Amino acid sequence: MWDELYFRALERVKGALPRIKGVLLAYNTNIDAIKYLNPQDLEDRIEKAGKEKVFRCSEELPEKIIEVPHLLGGILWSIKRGKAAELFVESRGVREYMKHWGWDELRMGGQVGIMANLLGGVYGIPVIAHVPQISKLQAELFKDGPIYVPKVENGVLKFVHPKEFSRDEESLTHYIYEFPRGFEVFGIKAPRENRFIGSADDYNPNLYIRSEFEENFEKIAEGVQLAIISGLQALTKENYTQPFEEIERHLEILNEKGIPVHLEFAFTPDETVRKKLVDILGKFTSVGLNEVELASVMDVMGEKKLAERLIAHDPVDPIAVVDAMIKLAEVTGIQRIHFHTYGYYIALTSYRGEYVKDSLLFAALAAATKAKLGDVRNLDDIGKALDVPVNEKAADIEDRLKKEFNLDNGIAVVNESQLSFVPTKIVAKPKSTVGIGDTISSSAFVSEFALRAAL
Ligand code: 8BR
Ligand code: 8BR
Ligand code: GLC
Repeated sequence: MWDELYFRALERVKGALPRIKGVLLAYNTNIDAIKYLNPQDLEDRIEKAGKEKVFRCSEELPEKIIEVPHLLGGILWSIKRGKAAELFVESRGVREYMKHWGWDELRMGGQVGIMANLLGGVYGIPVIAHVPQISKLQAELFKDGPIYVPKVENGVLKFVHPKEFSRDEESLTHYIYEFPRGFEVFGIKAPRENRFIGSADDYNPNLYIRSEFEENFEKIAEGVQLAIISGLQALTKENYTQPFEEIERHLEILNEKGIPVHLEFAFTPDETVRKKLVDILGKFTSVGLNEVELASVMDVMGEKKLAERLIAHDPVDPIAVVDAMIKLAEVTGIQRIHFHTYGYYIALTSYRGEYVKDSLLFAALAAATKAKLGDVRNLDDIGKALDVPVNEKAADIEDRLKKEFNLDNGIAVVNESQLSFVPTKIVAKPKSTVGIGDTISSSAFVSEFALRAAL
């Protein structure tokens, strides 16, 4: 059944995408320098930096990276648990160390950058992107297509492709250390593939907002139908106040214009910031998150038991997921929650329609493509993902939802809201893991509105 649904969803979405005439993407864009780790090299580096200190850092993540053992310890922390983590690299010395260690590949990074290339460069949807610093290298990582940044010339606001921005600003580099499932150093084995990120970046982590955006936000918003906000994850209780004021101002403008706004949630270590995010969630139409992020949100909402249930099982218990989504919708009033995990997605929407499910299916094809190739090059690539098998474990998940909520053909009605479920396609040997979540959320959000516009 699902193969057929996948096929039909792809056809429908492809036909509907041209209906979206503009998407605003703010705020985080950077360069990802991807290094595929080598076990011998990593062991040597750990020995050299001091094994004992590195191991201590791998027990508990430091707050930021000030010395090399913090970096290597962070990498080891991720490997041990098979979990993602990201830390700010403060020290110039460690930034130099990472640069000399090198990379295998330079890629577009940051939620905004990744989504801009996907929506603008692949789906052909005009996007306006916030790029905190447009260096030559950063600009070159943008695909050709209707991707724009605002530029003010002689007091006049224009929209140009980043390659035409022509002011060489700083390069904001995030070093991504990727490892496959089973990767082993000193007898420590990665339970699954994942990555550790060290961000050598003084702009994105502080949510630096360009003057072109601050001064012209009204005008910028006039040209779009949808907006996606991201990049709030690295803020801390010390520095969040000012950027939050500006973001709330942007949200008010978008709300006034009736533009649906999606928040791409990312793991936000600071509890004060996470609480604040939950407080303003009602100003968004939609939110996208994974199990760890949903658990972290339940945690600050005082739902400790529910938070634990969300991370206790693999695959994630779908009943706990639905309970948490309902709580979040009740408390914040948000209309759309899109949950994604390894093996399945669930959306809870205050409105009903088959198109919600179709958009999730389309997103799963885009995700499988990104996992397999590391990049989605064109819509034909996405079509090829139809051959990737549907996750076997998802049949049990679907059965549980059938029993609990009378799920039928992937759809159920719970408390007046619609629950849409899809089993996803899982690529056995993914090329890399970074950016798949962004691919899922932006594909689903934009294609859902494209399908709705076609009704
Ligand atoms: P724990 O609550 O078990 O620490 O898990 C936190 C989750 O957030 C993990 O999935 C971890 O990979 C991720 N994470 C990221 Br991304 N950055 C992190 C950070 N700086 N500190 C802790 N966890 C982080
Ligand atoms: P986050 O980074 O936000 O957790 O998103 C990662 C998502 O990518 C997971 O929820 C999962 O759905 C998807 N994913 C991963 Br990880 N590995 C995948 C694979 N090999 N094939 C398809 N999807 C994958
Ligand atoms: C975070 C990282 C960035 C990466 C992105 C992928 O924004 O800072 O380097 O590209 O996540 O989702």
